Amino acid sequence: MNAGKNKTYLRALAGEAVTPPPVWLMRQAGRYLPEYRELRSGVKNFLDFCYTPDLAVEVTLQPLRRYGFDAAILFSDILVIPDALGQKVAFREGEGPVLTPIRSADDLKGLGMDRLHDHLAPVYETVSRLASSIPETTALIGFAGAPWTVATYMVEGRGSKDHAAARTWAFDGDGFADLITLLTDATAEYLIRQADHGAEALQLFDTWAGVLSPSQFGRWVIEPTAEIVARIKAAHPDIPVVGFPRGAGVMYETFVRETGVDGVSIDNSVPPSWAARVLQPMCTVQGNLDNMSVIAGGPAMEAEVRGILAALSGGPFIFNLGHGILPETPPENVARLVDIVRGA
Ligand code: 1CP
Repeated sequence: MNAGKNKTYLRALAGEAVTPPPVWLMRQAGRYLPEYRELRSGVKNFLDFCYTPDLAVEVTLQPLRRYGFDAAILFSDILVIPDALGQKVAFREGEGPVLTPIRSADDLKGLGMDRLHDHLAPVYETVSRLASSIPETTALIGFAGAPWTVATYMVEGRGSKDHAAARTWAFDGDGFADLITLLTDATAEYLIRQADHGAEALQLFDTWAGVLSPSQFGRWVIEPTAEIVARIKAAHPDIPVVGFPRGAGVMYETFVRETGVDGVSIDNSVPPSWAARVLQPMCTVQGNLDNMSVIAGGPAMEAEVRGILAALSGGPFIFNLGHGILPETPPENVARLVDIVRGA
């Protein structure tokens, strides 16, 4: 892996304690950056924005130019998978995603993988172009939503707080396991293609993993993730995979042990000292600054950053947030954050 030698993010994922640790931020491209808002204002439909390689490449590069992050993440969204499977997906201004809900085995009949790769070809093109245009010390991360989290949007038909329809169907419903199997197949294929096109690491975002009971967490988070990791490794044995089962609590340990991930991204409810003791001996830990502290900035943010660095820098570690950066974040606070991580 000579390509990985000068990429601190890949060295950390290979198990090395790198000093200073690599840093990137979830959702590092996006609305907190004026240059993103400017490009985004020219395109009505958010999915069209994701499916236009010129634009997706440019907005992926924007945060690298400002902050020199150690990793770039493909600009796309987790909801391109339902869209590619044939579900109607729209993003409404100020409202977020709106999908025609899938609530029964019958509703599943309209979905299928036959057009998956044709539909996602522009994303693969974006990955290829990024692989040849990012700085040589920057790693390229591909990603997808994990099946459970993508299913919550497909079943609810929108973002939701309690995910009642998905959680209920998951307990008693005919067809829910088929939906997860379809998503597991599509997600594994999608990520393998991203690796084929030059992604150097893959992250699975399971934003809503934390709403499940332990038995359901095993079935809908751990099992599909383990299956996806196994399939990726069969096709690309050396590519590292990072899981982000947000809100998993004490289940983070089981998640790491049973899925085969190379890295785990932890949310800001996890004590860094616990992660250092329990998770770091098993895999690389990524996280976990509270995204609100970056809105606040100043000494409070600095104290949080230093606490996380002190706890986790002794083992394989990637500095990140506990969840995506928020649109209200002052860009100068991000610059300060990166300086602190790098020792300024
Ligand atoms: O109008 C706009 O500009 C849309 C805002 C936006 C952006 C910038 C959305 C809509 N998606 C994205 C990009 C995006 N989404 C990335 C890009 C790469 C990066 O810079 O990191 C990534 C990795 C995602 C992943 C994503 N989308 C997640 C998982 C991670 C997380 O933050 O929890 C989820 C849950 C989504 C769904 C989604 N997409 C967009 C919105 C507003 C939402 C959330 C809907 C809700 O409230 O539930």
